[in-house]
Amino acid sequence: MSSSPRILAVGDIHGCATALEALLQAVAPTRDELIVTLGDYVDRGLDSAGVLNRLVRLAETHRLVPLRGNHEQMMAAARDGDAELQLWCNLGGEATLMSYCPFDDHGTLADVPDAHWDFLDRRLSDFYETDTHICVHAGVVPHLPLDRQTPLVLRWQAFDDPPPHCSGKVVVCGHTPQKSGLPRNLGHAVCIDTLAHDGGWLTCLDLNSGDLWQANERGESRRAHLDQFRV
Ligand SMILES: [Mn+2]
Repeated sequence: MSSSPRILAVGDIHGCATALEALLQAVAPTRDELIVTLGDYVDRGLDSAGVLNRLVRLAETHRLVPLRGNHEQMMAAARDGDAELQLWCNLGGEATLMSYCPFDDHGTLADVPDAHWDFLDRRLSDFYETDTHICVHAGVVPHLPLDRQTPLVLRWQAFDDPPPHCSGKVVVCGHTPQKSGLPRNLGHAVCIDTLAHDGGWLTCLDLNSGDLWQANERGESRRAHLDQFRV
């Protein structure tokens, strides 16, 4: 067993506050371990407000590197105008606004607390890199170094069994839901969006050991290893 602190990547949460809590219980990160959440905290699932609350709190107690997903991008942009608000609502934002209103009301942007806007505006990164791994929300252009990637690719590109990245590092991403509920592991690239909000699982991967945990909205959790999913 490695003695270095774990680096823990977490896939798309999409409002699944129960699954997130169960996952944190199962993984039990210590204060010196790094948690890299891959983005898409909000939309679609039932409790986006609860997820952002938990992440804001987690950033106070742990080393958290939260990446920006396309859904955080759309939520932040929803303040820019009616068209942006409508686009976000159509792609899952409606559920997010409702999560701020316990009394069955539709909710408005004004219901979102400043701490959550602050988290979206100031805390999110586009990627995280180690000596061996690249973490992004959606994908990378294979032949371009990380600092030359565009936001569109980093946040929106579908995981369609991409070729290896030119750095030789393993790319770890979310964004493209795996309907099987299992990670898709090509060896040089791994997608850990395992559809938590739609009856699947929320996945956490320890980058260095390949240990993997999953939790769901029923509060269940289970454990596996990345090698089991190699295609
Ligand atoms: Mn997503």
